[in-house]
Amino acid sequence: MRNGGQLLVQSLVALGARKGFGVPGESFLAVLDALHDTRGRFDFINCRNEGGAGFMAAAWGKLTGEPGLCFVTRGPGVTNASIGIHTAMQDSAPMIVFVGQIGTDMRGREAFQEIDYRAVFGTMAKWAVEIDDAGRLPEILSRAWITALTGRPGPVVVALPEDMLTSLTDAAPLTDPARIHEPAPTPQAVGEAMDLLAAAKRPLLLFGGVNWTGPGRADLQRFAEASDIPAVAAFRYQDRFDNFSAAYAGEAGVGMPPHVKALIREADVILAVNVRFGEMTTDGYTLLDVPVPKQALIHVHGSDREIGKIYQPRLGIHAGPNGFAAALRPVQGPWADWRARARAGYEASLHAPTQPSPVDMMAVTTHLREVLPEDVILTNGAGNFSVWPNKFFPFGPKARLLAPQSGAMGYGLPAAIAAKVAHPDRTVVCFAGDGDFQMNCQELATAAQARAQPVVLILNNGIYGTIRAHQERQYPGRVSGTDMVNPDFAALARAYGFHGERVGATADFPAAFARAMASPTGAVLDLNISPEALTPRQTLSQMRAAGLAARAGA
Ligand SMILES: Cc1ncc(C[n+]2csc(CCOP(=O)(O)OP(=O)(O)O)c2C)c(N)n1
Ligand SMILES: [Mg+2]
Repeated sequence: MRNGGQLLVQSLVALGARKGFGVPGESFLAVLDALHDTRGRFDFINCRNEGGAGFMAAAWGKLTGEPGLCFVTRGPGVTNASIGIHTAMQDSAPMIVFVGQIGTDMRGREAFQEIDYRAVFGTMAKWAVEIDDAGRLPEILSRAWITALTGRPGPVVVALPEDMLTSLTDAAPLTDPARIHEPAPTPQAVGEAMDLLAAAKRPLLLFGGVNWTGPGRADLQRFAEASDIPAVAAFRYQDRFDNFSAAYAGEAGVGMPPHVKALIREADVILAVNVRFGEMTTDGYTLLDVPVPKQALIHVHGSDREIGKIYQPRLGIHAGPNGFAAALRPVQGPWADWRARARAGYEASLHAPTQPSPVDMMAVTTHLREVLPEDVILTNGAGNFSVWPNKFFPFGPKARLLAPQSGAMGYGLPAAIAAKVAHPDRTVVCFAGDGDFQMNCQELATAAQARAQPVVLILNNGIYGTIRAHQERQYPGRVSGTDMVNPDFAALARAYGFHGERVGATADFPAAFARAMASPTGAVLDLNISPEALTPRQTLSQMRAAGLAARAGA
């Protein structure tokens, strides 16, 4: 006989779980107790806020393709973790959040910390479920694991009532994960897609999503290169294609470069593989007409909930990305110039003028391109600073980007910690804004305790820059609620056991970064960024002047 907590942990180990992130609660003591016996095989990384833990689990899912595991307590815990659930959903990242729940005998009374998890997470997560009977735990856990991973991957919330966790059962734990093949396209479907492409004047490939394999990515790249079809990444999925390939043409994301907008607008056939059509990828749903785009859309996705969600495709194919990519054969057409123009647009977009700032991020990014190893993992949350890792850093085939499609501030540091937990030997660099960093800076303690310490670059401009930019455009000259008085970030980092330094000028960056990379305890570099340098190509004053001019003209 085992209790529910033991059954859960033994089953998770059998499924392949290696790490879980969370904050303890008295509601799931039986789970914590069972984790006492799995240390070294399956470790609980205890965090300082469930918001950080939720982001770590979401990032783990995006990085590894395994469900990111998060363990939190009922009302106060899981509401903190909800930002990670929302982010995993928008990112299509596999994740399971285990919530220690009130006892079944108290349900519905608004008991201490009670939360109606189905009402709260029913629309935020891919699935929300409670396990009332320890005997059914293996069944429901197996379904949660498979639900998180298949179709369009996403987060599952599993509530664990306290009395279920302590009750005894003779149910057998799971012994292995299910082996599940992604849906494969029929030869006819692939043939129709290739016929549509062959007849195209300006074909475009759009790719995205989590569940790519190495061979799947290589197949897609070979197809694009051999066919002279330019490839564009959906928002924040540019690391799923070798950016040095002649076929790679840029990212359809926030602040979309003009050449990418033009490519999507001018394409007559778009092959969208594993893409969720979000607002950022479509420039606010303007680049493709809703519901029937002018471009002939071939939408390939493994989930029946994505094809036709917004756009009626000319051809929809229910297939996973890797099987589909493997089935593609090169298509010949007169597209060399179109492809070359797309590539030239991307290469030109990688350069920005000298920045009006003591630390010039164009110079910093250029330096990082030279010194970072090819398997580097970059992370970021939300803010104008994210333009540097997202738009000015080309990702080779081994580099990774962990950045939230949800635009959640505070994701970068927890994601970097999760990446360092997953890959202790790889270089992990977190880009953070001063606002973004302070959303989860307490997780520096988690990193120090877990010995998973990344290098953090804080682009410190003293403002919530993104919102200030919107303000100057819409309410020029009326600054409200967007300036920040910040702590001494280098001292804060040292208090948490990190190497910490203020970098005052561009010329000081290379040596400071070398010290950061050499530090065995991770590092935080506080970069002196002028608020003037708010975007790579437009200053804050220019934004205000444009806002005032627009107002005068209105
Ligand atoms: C959790 C969360 N809260 C608020 C926002 C709205 N928001 C987007 S960017 C931003 C400012 C980011 O400031 P900072 O990190 O300093 O970066 P900067 O824009 O100055 O480079 C805010 C408040 C958000 N995206 N996420
Ligand atoms: Mg800022």
